[in-house]
Amino acid sequence: MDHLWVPDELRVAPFLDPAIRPGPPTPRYALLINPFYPKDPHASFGKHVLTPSLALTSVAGATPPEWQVAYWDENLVQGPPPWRPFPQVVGITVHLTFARRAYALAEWYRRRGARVILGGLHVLSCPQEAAPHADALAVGEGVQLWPRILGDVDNGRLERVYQGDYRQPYREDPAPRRDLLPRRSFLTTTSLIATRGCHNRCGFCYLSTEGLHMPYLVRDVEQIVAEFRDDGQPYAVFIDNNLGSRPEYLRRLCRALRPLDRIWSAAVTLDVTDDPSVVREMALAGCTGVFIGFESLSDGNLAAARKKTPRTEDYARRVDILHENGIQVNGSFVLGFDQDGPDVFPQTADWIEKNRLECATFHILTPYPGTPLFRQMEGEGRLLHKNWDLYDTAHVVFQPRHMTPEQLAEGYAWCYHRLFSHRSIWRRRPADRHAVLPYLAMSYLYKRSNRLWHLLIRHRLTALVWRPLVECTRRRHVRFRRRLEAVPISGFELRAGAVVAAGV
Ligand code: B12
Ligand code: SF4
Repeated sequence: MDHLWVPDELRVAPFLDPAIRPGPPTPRYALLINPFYPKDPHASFGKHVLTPSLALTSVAGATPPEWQVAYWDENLVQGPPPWRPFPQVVGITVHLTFARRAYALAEWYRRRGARVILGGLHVLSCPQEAAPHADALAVGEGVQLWPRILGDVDNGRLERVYQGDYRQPYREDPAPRRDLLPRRSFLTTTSLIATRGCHNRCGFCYLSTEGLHMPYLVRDVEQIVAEFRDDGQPYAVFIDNNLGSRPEYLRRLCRALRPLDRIWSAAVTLDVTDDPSVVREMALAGCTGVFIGFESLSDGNLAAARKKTPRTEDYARRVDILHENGIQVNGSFVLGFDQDGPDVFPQTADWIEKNRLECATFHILTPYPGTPLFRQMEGEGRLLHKNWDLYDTAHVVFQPRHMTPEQLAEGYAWCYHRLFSHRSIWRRRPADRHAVLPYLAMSYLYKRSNRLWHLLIRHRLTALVWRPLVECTRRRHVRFRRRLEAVPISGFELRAGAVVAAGV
């Protein structure tokens, strides 16, 4: 099967040569690194170059003018990270799945004389584990900490731990430094973030990590519009946890985005459909796709996870509201909850096909350290190990209640296999026949072309190949919006499925 093929450079991190002797560090030069993680061959490799994480570009935006800053993403498979000129400071973002790689990078640079600062989600949840690998830790929000840290390096007073605060309003934050990104390597460099937090606190989500206080805060809509415009790309991805937690803010944001005539996608919860007029505003503002955490089709599982969500029997009607507004749905499903037995796999796949979800992402339930789910699993003695490398939602790391770990692993692989099959892609084609061809083109390119993705990533051709397709989608969407504007709010008789998003 094509999608189970994985080349070495997407599986193994670049070699860090112990023989390199770079000479003295260059004063006031900082290098920011996004570490390598192995790619899951069940899913599309394209996902990893859809849009960059904002962690390091946000931090880079706060670099004092007297410092030079560079950015390196190991997942773009361009070899080992740079060391000429050798940086005085190396900032590394750490998630649990690539913590081991982050520590190896830290050691390599520290041994050669750089000061290494570790930040990111895993530093927040496991600071004691990270501390021995760094000269300093940035715990929590990093934009406010970064200038302080560099100032302290300058004055020779670097502290061991810096505590950021997510409760401070962040409307004054500088814009992320997207200019540092290799533009050819991503489908779009315009990752945007308008809000922080989520109105939910699901027990399995990193937002419920002990000690993380992240109230729902929003940025000025004008700032978002300016960032979108200034990056000059036709398509943006909102990487917010939940862009829809405050529908009135979302409505304002949409109205501000509308005149740009561009397209975008975002993660929202299904309750965004409580008020269909908000969905319509999203469509009119250029929303072509949403990423929705359905998580489970069992109300019992959702209640146990403490997710406030509509009842599952109402899911289908709500998906229709999005489709009727030409918004394609990428559903995210978590497998292995306590009420799941082996029948969860075919049931979930059938439901996705029946409701014609254009795209679906599967995750094996994963207890992130510091979350209520982790405490529960640990308390019940159900964690199989604490090898964070495998806590990537593609491996089973706990004992499921109603099946074996092997059944869960096989069921996960089966779900991807089925959803990426010709038959399933065809079954989920849009109801509007004009939309079928673009849907098929995008589906095949995204879901069944991992060999092509590898070449595009390696040769930095992602933007070149995708940009014309994205531009076509944008133009079609602008025409669609004009038609939608003419339809009365109450009547969704216009089947607007003529839109296929650029890659979610
Ligand atoms: C963009 C994104 C991606 C992109 C890019 C990933 C990458 N690493 O390059 C893609 C689509 C490829 C991706 C893939 C995956 N992702 Co992802 N992704 C995100 C997303 C939506 C946005 C990240 C972001 O830009 N955040 C905004 C920045 C500003 O916040 P931040 O990262 O916390 O950074 C701040 C601070 O932490 C701190 N900071 C961070 N680093 C540093 C470094 C220094 C030096 C300093 C000073 C400060 C600092 O300062 C920043 C500004 O305040 C988040 C959800 C979210 N909204 O955060 C999920 C998320 C990070 N992903 C997650 C997961 C699970 C995955 C996958 C494993 C899923 C899968 N099975 O496919 C894969 C594989 C990645 C992997 N193995 O880790 C989880 C991680 C959970 C965890 N506890 O680690 C998240 C939180 C989603 C979720 N709700 O569960 N992802
Ligand atoms: S709704 Fe999504 S983002 Fe919000 S807490 Fe639950 S899993 Fe996390």
